[in-house]
Amino acid sequence: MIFCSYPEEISWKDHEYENEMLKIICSAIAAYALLLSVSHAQNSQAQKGMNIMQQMDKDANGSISHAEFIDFGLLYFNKADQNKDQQMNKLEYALMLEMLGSVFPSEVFIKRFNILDMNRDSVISLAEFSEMSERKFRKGDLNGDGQINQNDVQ
Ligand SMILES: [Ca+2]
Ligand SMILES: [Ca+2]
Ligand SMILES: [Ca+2]
Repeated sequence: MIFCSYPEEISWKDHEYENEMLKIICSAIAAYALLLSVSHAQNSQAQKGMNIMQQMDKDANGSISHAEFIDFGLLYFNKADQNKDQQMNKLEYALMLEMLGSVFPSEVFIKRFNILDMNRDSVISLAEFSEMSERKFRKGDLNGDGQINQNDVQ
């Protein structure tokens, strides 16, 4: 599974940045495959991934399109953006992670926030968030066909 492992040359920072979402997506793909063949999830991590996968896959065709992936991110951005200023402060970002079932130790949380907050103004703008979503999609869509699915797991 190329997509689910890291090349040696990847830096620790990149590794840490992508780690949690990749883990979720990888376990989601694995769980989804399992769901289709065996029809039950093995553990809570897989279950969590599968829930997210099913939420993303709006048309339930077993494949996450670019639009489905981006919409999913925006949905959670908007849910977390309590005061509707199109930005996420630390509290709102923490809320988003919590909704996604991802809770981190505070030093990891701050690091992740700072990576997303590229211009260092202490909020994650919609533009900063969208750029990250695009990068994550490109990274997940290994074969570049505009869909994240089994074909991207080898
Ligand atoms: Ca789909
Ligand atoms: Ca910012
Ligand atoms: Ca693909």
